[in-house]
Amino acid sequence: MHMNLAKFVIRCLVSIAAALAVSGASVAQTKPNVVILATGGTIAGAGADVTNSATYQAAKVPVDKLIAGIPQLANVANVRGEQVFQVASESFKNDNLITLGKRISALLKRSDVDGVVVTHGTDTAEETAYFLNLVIKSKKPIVVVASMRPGTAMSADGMLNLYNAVKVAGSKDAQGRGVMVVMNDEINSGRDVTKAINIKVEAFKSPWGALGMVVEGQNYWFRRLDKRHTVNSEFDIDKIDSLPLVEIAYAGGNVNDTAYRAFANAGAKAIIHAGPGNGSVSGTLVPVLRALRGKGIQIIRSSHVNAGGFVLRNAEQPDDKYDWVVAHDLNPQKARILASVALTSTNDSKELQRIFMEY
Ligand code: DAS
Repeated sequence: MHMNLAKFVIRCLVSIAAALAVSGASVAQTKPNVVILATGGTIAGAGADVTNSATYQAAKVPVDKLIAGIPQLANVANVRGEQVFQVASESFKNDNLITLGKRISALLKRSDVDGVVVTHGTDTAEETAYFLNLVIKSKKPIVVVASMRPGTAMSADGMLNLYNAVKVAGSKDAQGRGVMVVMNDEINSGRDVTKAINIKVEAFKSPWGALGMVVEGQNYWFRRLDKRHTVNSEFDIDKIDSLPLVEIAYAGGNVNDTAYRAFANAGAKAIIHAGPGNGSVSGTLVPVLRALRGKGIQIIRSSHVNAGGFVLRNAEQPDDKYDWVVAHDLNPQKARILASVALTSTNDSKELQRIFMEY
């Protein structure tokens, strides 16, 4: 009798297990561990009144208060915060990038950290995200998040942006996609994205499109970044302790050589020529840039057109003859980041051009 009962019980357990498997009943998932590194910006800003969506002070609210303001974060991840800086991002220096990068690298090496979120100002979020994309050797998600309105304003965007950022940073399907910028429900690549509009919530755009969207805690992916990044990058933050001086000279009509000469005298190792159109160079400027190149300064042609530049080598300028570099589709501020990182490993213009085409 006992043996028959035992067989019956086992058969019942097997049937229950099979039913659960078929029903797709998920085994209780353990929540991911996400660290929020706060640096300042509007997402930590505070205004005098709920009607102040554009008049406020950035970099005021501490990270623990940001986290406490969104209790729903606990539903998607085990979250803890670190206040790395408390600055408006237009004040970021290269040293801030190095410090932040090294902290992220150390955290992502830990088995009890599944992803990192960086709260950041919108002004240079694209630069920080691209820098991290170049130098952090990890597949774990790194998400830079900002906001266009302070948390004290009506229809503030920071809470949902931060909730979405934590969700993406804790997602297994976000691994290996490079550094991302999550804002306004979109997931953009840190390499491509730029702050295209400075007075709208839908501020960040990628000329080649977003990687995906995150809606009500669900990620929807449409593409992957083709350029080298993170674990496939030849650059490593753990081997970089400083960045060389690279400056940007903005050129329109009636341009003269004052800025270029001043940058050279200040010790710039490369000058990003932020030109109109195809990174065009005024006839009066060509001899000046050739002379500066002759003194060993790298000349990198970029375009300041709004919706996405694309500087073609040897098209309107004989770059081979002048030994200049073209920034490809990188805007001037991203070209400065890549040149700064690349110059930590080479000062060969042909190597620099390879790097600009691959990253
Ligand atoms: N000054 C801006 C910055 O810190 C504020 C913001 O938009 O985040 O980048």
